[in-house]
Amino acid sequence: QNIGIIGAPLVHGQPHQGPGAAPDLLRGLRLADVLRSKGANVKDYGNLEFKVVPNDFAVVLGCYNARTVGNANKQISQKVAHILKNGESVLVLGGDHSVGLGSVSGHASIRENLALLWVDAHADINTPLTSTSGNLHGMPLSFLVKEFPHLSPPVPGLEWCKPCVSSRNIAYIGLRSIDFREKSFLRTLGICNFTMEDIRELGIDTAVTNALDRIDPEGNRSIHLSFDVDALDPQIIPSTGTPVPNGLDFREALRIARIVHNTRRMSVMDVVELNPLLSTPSRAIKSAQVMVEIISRTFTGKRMRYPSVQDFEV
Ligand code: DIR
Ligand code: MN
Ligand code: MN
Ligand code: MN
Repeated sequence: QNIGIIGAPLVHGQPHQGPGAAPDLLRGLRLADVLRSKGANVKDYGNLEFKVVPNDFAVVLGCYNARTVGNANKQISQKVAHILKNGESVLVLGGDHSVGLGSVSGHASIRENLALLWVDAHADINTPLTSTSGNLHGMPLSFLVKEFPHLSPPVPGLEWCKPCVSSRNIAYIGLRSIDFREKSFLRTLGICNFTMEDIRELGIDTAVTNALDRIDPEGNRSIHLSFDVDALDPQIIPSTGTPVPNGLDFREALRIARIVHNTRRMSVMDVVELNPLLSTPSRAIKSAQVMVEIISRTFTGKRMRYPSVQDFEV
């Protein structure tokens, strides 16, 4: 198994600087060596470098830093496509979740008909017009969904980004903070979603298995796992910008990793919204360590260690 790692330290999709430090923190925890020790062939392509566009307001459209985020994501998209063409799976280390714009676009440019599993506390499907925050990390899916009702004028910097995933091939896991307008998008588009409430009722295995059956009914699609660390409970991952209580526990996250791994069809995984500058340094390291374990199991199917009480003691 060949894995290409890209650092995408993009922070302009939300107000904090911290997510830019996540790729190097994960590297510092020997992420690549952990994957290698499980038999993977790993190439680290380093961090992409993004130019900040000055005076980058799209206030009329209701989003911040549109050109900076747009240009950066064009780079991410090209890099993801390039690595997939090399025959490697891709691990994109964010950065905030606006990197999903480039990551999913790049994946879709190489593999048509991908299936997208969006693991997140949030639905990230606002348009610049419905967003109350103006932060692009809460909007990527509105640009990616093919059937999306065209409500917004073209956003400067994102002209290159064409809707590339059908709403039938998207599922959410872990939702618990959905904006009013987002709810109606999910309903109108009929997007498959398993909220935390659903997961508590059905169990994580049923939720993930049913989600994959829905978005990949023939079992032949290339799978994109976009993993926002805030899907996990803030007790386990306190170092993130928009924590929401009652999230996934560690065991449930590991079940997602297991079930996705067992498809043998995951081509791209994003790990986003880890912010090492929030909470305390030692909690940040623990948060990152949890993600190393989840990443390692998703790609290789092998456990690094058994989950222990330490993982919950924060
Ligand atoms: C909110 C929060 N729905 C927004 N979104 C977040 O700003 O659009 N996404 N935190 O990750
Ligand atoms: Mn997100
Ligand atoms: Mn989120
Ligand atoms: Mn977020």
